[in-house]
Amino acid sequence: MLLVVLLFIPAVILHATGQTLPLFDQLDVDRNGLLNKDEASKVKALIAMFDELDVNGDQYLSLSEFEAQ
Ligand SMILES: [Ca+2]
Repeated sequence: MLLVVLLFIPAVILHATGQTLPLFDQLDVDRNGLLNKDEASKVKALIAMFDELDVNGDQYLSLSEFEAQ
């Protein structure tokens, strides 16, 4: 179920924005290579899983944490 939701998200964003950037890069507004909760909150399914994905508990999602789902 989780995988299905995450696979669905990029398609939705691509459709909405017409952009082809990977989801992580689209959300990483300040381009620091990390997603904070404000950036992640643009995707409801992502913010809902934020604490679960934030394995090291630093309140940021790295690309590796993001892709580890
Ligand atoms: Ca983290």
